[in-house]
Amino acid sequence: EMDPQERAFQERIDAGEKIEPKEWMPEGYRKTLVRQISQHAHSEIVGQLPEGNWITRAPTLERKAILLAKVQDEAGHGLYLYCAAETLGISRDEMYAQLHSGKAKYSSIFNYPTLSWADIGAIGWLVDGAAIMNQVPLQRCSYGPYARAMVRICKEESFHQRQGFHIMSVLAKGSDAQKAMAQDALDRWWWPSLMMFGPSDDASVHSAQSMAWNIKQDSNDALRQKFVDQTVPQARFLGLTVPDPDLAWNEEKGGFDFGQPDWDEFYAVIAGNGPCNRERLQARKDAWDEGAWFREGLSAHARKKADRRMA
Ligand code: FAQ
Repeated sequence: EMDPQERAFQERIDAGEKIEPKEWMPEGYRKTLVRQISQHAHSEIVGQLPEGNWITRAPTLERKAILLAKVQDEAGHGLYLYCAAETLGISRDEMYAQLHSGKAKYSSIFNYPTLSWADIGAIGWLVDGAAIMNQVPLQRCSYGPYARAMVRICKEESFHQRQGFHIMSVLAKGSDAQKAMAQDALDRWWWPSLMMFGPSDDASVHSAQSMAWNIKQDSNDALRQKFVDQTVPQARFLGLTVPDPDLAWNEEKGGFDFGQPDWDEFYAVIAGNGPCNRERLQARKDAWDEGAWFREGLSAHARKKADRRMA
């Protein structure tokens, strides 16, 4: 039997009410949100690294300015999301410690290298495209601060998606070498993008409970299907080939049939053994260590101001 407090909570969820920070919530609900929101925040922060790699090498001043702004947007999303997680009673220091120790995950996608300029196009088009597909429903999730943070984040992600698609369309219409570069980026980013939605539904440990709590609204496979249906026509419009021999339109279901990502690769990446995991985590740890003098300076300044107020 469910305890009466939990039953009342579930009834509020089922009625579509938002849950706010100071209200009672089951411990499992709080923990699930801390896990998901902090991992989402870490993804935004670690997600700056693959693209940051190309800021100094963007092909034009305009592209450089746009990329710089996009990467700054991701930092902003991370800060928003850390704030949303903090409303659940975890401190930012604890969240960073969980990232640095490997206890908290971040999206698998950011453990792949950015080898060419076309990768910046592919990330905007596919990675931000997948992020939007996942995040639009999160705007309606049951936890108020997370739902509200998603509104602005989704708007900015749509701009990012378009800038990526624009890079791809310029390359796809360019010289043979440019077109080959765009195709190569699609070949390398397609499967990792499909993995962003998480394991297949039968292997997703958290989905059932998260959906009952209205944290997740759609299953991993349902969102993956929507992403494929939206993206394949865009690839064809670009004149590029999606690297999946099993891809075929299924009239009956009104969507594409498609192959399965390499799930062994996915589990290796989320266990810390992807192509760039060590490099990414080291970059974050170094940033933390090298920022110590600044954090200490800020605290010293705050203490001085507080002392002055007391005097
Ligand atoms: N990577 O039971 P489920 C962005 C883990 S977008 C790593 O299905 P759940 C924007 C999962 O955590 C990317 N780990 O889990 C951007 C769990 O392990 P745990 C960030 C993954 O939570 C663009 C285990 O596998 N977006 O940053 C992944 O119900 C460009 C079992 O999985 C979000 O985080 C994965 N792909 O569903 C930035 C969205 N998939 O925690 C820069 C919010 C699964 O027990 C540049 N998050 N795992 O140790 C979500 O919607 C969900 O958490 C899912 C996973 C759908 C990711």
